[in-house]
Amino acid sequence: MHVHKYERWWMTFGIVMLLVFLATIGFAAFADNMNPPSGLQAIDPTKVAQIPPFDHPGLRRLPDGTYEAYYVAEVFAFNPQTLTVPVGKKITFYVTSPDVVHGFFIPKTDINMMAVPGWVNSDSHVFTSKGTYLLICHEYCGIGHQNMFAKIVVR
Ligand SMILES: [Cu+2]
Repeated sequence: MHVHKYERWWMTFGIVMLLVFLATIGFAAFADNMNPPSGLQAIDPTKVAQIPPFDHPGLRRLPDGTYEAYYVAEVFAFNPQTLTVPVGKKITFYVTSPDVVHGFFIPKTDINMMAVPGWVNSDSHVFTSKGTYLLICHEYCGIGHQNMFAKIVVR
């Protein structure tokens, strides 16, 4: 089979560029120490209601002045339904699910997680302005998905 020399050049160029891009991504990932989401911890999804702190979801104040907010996402609601948090403080959200995969999304913030049975996912945010924020499920989880939301009141 005859391959024209220009075609061979372009194939060589394409393969070389592919290798350059892969090497760049690989180097950047290792240089920046990128890893898969590290907030994940294992939890028995059948015992979420008994395992502290998910047996009493809500807000905890830590000695260093930051806060932890524990959430259970289950069909078709978040627990707690309303959470009041302070403005200007770091809040670390922890979420898990005892049933199916749910979303955990607070529009106008960078909180965007999945609530996965068997895992605790976490992410932090500092609310810089007071107001009421919506917390919504953005992973289709069943027939009542559209009713799955909660409120976060920032004071
Ligand atoms: Cu949902």
